[in-house]
Amino acid sequence: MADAEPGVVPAVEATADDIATMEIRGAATIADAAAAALATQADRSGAESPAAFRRHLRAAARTLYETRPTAVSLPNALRYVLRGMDGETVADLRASTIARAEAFRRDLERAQETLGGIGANRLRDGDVVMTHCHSTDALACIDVALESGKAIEAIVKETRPRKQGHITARQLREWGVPVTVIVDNAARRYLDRADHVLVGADSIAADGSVINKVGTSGLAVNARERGVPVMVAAQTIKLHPDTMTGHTVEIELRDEREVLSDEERATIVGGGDDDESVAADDGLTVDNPAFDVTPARYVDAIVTERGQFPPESIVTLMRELFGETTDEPWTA
Ligand code: RUB
Repeated sequence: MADAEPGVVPAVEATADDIATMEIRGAATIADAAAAALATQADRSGAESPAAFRRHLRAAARTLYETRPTAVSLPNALRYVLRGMDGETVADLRASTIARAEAFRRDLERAQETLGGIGANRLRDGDVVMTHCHSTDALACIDVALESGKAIEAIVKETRPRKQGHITARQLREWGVPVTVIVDNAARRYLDRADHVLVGADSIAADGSVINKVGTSGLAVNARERGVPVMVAAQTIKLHPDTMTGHTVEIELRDEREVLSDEERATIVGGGDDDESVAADDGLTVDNPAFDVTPARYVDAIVTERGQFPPESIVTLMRELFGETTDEPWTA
């Protein structure tokens, strides 16, 4: 765990740690946990002056912000809650921050339900859906389709290196959906059986490109070649306002041990625990990008709680919801 900033309560540090280590993961779940953590900070803050309270809240937001860089739902959640911090006394600041965080969490849940209804309209009775990673927004579409009596089958990509496909498969089996789990490399072969590719998003850029779990872009290109439509289920909290002013989305690079353990590395470069030469420079590089970018032209529809959009038109919604202001209130 990183050194704590003054005034940040341990529960916030624990949440930050859980996000960094992916105990808490997935863009919507991260946003929800971050808002809950700010409410906890407000509730437990020992600040004795309004200025100290505000300072500690900003420090808590910074601690959470620095955990994972790609999912924009995290800064969007922090910005939303901090903007609601209002009052002249510590008590008022506390109450307004907690109320704002609770409102955020309620809206998040409602948005996912609404989005699920819209996405479900694209699914027909008997359809086969191919998934990548684990997205609660994508699953919400299947959930509503099932509730309305449609039979859905799923082809679930395992999703190396963390195998979040297993979480998707478990959820779908709980709902009684017939599931076929495949390794990522089998996706193109199985696209012949799929009626839709259905994925979530960590961020959506102003040009309609979709940033999601690494492997999404290859899947989308293959799906286009096979004529299988690609649907992205993403609440508007996934829209990345900075991209309206030319910023790019940072792709998180994670620990190489998620790809290759120390033991596996040793089998490639030789040596063992007691071989000092392996540790230093063994000439083997392992890259582990967690996300990739799918250009808008490979995406058929972005489904949000505000309706379904062709990716190229998403910037209109982005401007409407976020304006041009993308300040970072936690840096003050
Ligand atoms: C998760 C991932 C998910 C999006 C959307 O990556 O790429 O598709 O976050 O999820 P990781 P949701 O496992 O690295 O966090 O729809 O639940 O917000």
